[in-house]
Amino acid sequence: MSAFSQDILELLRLDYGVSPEQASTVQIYDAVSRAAMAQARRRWQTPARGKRACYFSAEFLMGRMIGANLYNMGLLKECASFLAAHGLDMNMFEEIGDAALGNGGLGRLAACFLDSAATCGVPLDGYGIRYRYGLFAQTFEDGFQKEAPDDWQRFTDPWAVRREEDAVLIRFADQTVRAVPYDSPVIGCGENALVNTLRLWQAEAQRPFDFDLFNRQKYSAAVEERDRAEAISAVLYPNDDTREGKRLRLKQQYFFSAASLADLVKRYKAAHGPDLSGFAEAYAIQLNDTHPTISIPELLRLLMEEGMDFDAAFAVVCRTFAYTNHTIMAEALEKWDVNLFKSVVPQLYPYVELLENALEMELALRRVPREKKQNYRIICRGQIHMARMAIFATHSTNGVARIHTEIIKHSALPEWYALWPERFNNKTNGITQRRWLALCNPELSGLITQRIGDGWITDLDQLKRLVPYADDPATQDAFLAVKEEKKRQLAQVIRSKEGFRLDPTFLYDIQIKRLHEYKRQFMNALSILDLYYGIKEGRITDLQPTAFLFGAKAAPGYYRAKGIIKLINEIARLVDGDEAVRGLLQVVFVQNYNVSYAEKLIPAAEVSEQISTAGTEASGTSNMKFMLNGAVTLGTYDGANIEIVEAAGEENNYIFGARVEDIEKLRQSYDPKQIYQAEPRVRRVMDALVDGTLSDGSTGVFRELYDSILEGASWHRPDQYYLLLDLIPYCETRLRLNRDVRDRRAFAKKCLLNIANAGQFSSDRTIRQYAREIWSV
Ligand code: GLS
Repeated sequence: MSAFSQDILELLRLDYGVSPEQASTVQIYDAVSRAAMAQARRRWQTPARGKRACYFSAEFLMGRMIGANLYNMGLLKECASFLAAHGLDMNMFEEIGDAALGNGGLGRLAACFLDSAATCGVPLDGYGIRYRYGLFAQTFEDGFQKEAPDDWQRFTDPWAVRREEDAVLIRFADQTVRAVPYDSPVIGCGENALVNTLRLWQAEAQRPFDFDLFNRQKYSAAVEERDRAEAISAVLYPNDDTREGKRLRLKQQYFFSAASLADLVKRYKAAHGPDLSGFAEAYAIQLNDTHPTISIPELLRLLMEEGMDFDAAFAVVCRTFAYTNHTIMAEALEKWDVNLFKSVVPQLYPYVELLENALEMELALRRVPREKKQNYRIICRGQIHMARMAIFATHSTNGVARIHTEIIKHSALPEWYALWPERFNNKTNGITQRRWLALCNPELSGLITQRIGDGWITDLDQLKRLVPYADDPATQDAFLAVKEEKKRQLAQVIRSKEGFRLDPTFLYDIQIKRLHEYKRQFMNALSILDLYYGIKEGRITDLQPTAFLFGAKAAPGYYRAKGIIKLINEIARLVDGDEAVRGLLQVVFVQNYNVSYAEKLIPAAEVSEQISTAGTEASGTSNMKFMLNGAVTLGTYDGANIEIVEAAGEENNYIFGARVEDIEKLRQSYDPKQIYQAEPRVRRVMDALVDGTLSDGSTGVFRELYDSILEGASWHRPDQYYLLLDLIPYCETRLRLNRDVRDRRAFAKKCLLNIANAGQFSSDRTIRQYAREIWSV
């Protein structure tokens, strides 16, 4: 028996007093993980030499860690045979919940980057928050979203080690708390692999309780300090692409930024002595969006309190930090109220003012006219503009897809680009092929490896060698057989999780991502209604039966997003209850969409829905995952979709709708009512919201959705995301796709060409670009 298997047995016996046959799933999970940890720890020490990069991020959406870690360590097969020997199998770990310490693409990107950096030999450590509760668990009641706390730690946390010795104190105006780090090894795959570190900070009280109060039987007062401290890392804010200007949120940001910087300064001094002037040569820090931007005044403070003057300290700050922008949605650009800021971290405000003064001097030097200065001010009208601070006090600002970077430069932040063009650069996002192909789709991985070898696992460009096979009927058939198998597997999952019978012979058309108006799940819903009426009215006669699948969480306070979930669930009910369409359409909205669910949905997809309004989705990353698993993209000219179809061929994908330029021209004159009146199909599906066809349980939310399109609201124009503009082109493109899939082999060819051209969307490529072009590591 191998050492690994022996370790598992021993851990089960010593810690739980059970044999594998007697053990619960959580016990087996814990023992297997810790046995693997024991091996990882041998390779896991931070080398004292060489520059390191640090990824500061409020979110790390790791998903389930056991599969990926065992895979990268080469222990997956051994684990499977160990389990098999005891009548168990790897599927048992499906019960283990995800570590959902992130909202969506931004947090998942951080997780993919960690995997890629460790695999590519890039020394990159993640720094973030160990939230007690991750993103809420979602269920549907009568079609409405219900939220419940995500208690992920109930499955134990065997992949993390508490490092008491590295705890630091973090000071706020009204409390001082301990930040205690929990470290997880980030285990790379293959020959160049490193074991890097993900360090997540947990907030704790300096004293667990007040003994005097306790003795006086004032129990709740005795633990008040503890509760207030723990509140800081208690829960992840559930907003994606929007920001909440709340006090606790600012505390979270300062908490992990200050703890991480204290940690780095301590390490730096241990290695290089007290003079911090070489800090930027030892550490490169990437700010994942503006959430950790408060690190800028904090590092300035640390350096100046050590005796550096402003100019020297500012130079170190600029050379240390780089900033990634992940969205240009106005409501997402973080601004902090000056008074709030001062009441939380008063010690930092003078440093914000120093930054503002330095900016003022730069603007004067560069002769920026007075009336233009407003667009630059970090402190402006009682607010601190974090994106401005991040651009001013770093050496690099990057967008996450080509179009997004162009929009930043030329329309979102043109005044900044005009002054510092050399700072702006693009780093198109990527995804790790280890999780998003090798692990989640062993069937397709096997087929690919059988054709071109397994080099793609650490070098995704090798997929190019599949191009000749796209025309090969045997490969096409093999691909179709794999797809069918993945659809069958997904149907089983959905049967057990949702109690819904999905027909595996249907075409699987999938939209999974956070629920947001700009992502236009609503337009997808309207298009399904158009199909529904098209079939009922005899306009559509030859539809290839299609299942429309959705997965999405709505921020709990986002009323319309929740209305859209209810709407889609009502459409599902309508379709399911109608004999005339049941054999042609299915609609299912899965509950609690998360990383693990994505790993089931994506391999089964034939159509990838990427339909955001042009210019709104910075990049998207599920688009890349679908492509890699052989789905065609039905999408707009937005985010990374553009680069995807450029790589895989527009003829192998389905692009429709207005482009950024079209929308810009149209903006002033756009009138959705005109479309509504002129186009009966549009009128038909819109009216279904308010004519009694669909019921919102008398909440009025469908009327609100209807009005948001046709009337607008005090804060926005009617149909601000141009659903009606793109609706008919979308429906027609969908029908064209639907006709095309009938020729199975021709469709398989398109899918294979998408796979073959997915190489550039590996996060291995992205991370190498960051390492070379931004971090110099
Ligand atoms: C996001 C963008 O909305 C996505 O388009 C992008 O792919 C992702 C990672 O760069 O970042 N920004 C955000 O606030 N949440 C996201 O998912």
